Amino acid sequence: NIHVSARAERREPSSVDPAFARDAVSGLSQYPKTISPKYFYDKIGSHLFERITLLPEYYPTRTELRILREHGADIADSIPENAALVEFGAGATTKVRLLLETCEFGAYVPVDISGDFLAEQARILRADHPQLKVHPVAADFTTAFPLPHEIRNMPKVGFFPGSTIGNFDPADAEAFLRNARGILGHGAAMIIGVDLEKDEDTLHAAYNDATGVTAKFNLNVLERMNRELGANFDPATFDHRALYNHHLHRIEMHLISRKAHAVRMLGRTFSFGTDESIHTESSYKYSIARFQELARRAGWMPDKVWTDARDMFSVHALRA
Ligand code: AVI
Repeated sequence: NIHVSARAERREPSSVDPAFARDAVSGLSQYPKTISPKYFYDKIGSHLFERITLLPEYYPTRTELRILREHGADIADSIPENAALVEFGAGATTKVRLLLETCEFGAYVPVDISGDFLAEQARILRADHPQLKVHPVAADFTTAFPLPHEIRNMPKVGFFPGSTIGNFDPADAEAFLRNARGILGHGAAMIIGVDLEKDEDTLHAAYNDATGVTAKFNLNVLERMNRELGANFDPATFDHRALYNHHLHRIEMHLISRKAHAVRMLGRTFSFGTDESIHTESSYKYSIARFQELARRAGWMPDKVWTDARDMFSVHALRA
């Protein structure tokens, strides 16, 4: 009986990531309920995020790419020659390729928790830049990981595009920058993309796209708990909600339970009230001055900053 075996399988998923299990149980046991946005990015979620970056309403990715393209020469001027470029969280190779067009790097060090993804990215990049030395590091970039010894004598440039820093709460953002400063060391630079505060309509549209890709991306975390943790969420019972919290300068993404009900996961029961939320993501928006203050508190000196003509997005150069 297919139906029964599918249910049996759901109760006992073959391989459970213990960190995901622990975080999901503790996040859903809290009030308000939360899940870390890092769990959006399984294979399906990463694919949905790629689709988000192409949406007409989602301005950050294309605006940052335009800034990197237009100011490539100026960016090259603000970083040391033949430096090792250390990218925190290796996404698609599009952005680093833009830097490679205008800057000479002694080596490229993509750092990502997913070893498979890194190997693939290194392979693609080596094919187009055979002279570039690529030293992938499989590590959680929010921790103090060692850099490869091959780059020990090169000046270091950190690269953290995409406003991923916006998904950290301010204390975590500061801790990340301080840790990066420690890893990259004396004389280092950092190139970092930061989304800017702007009118609420533009922000609202970017996280509530007309075709519902962002809603799918948000709801995928429930399906991921079903697939990997044997939960029995019915995604149709939840609504995607994204709103701008002016006071905290952040977009908040929530999944809202339309009715009172209970969900089973890992031998526990989680109760939801009508309209109860799971807070799944915050995406902080900064003014240039507020980001520079954060960087200063973390031990960096703000250097140049580039924006687009409409001040939608910023790319900062920091010096250690
Ligand atoms: C990856 N990160 C910077 C995105 C953001 O805009 O905060 C994730 C995202 N969430 C909804 N849409 C995109």
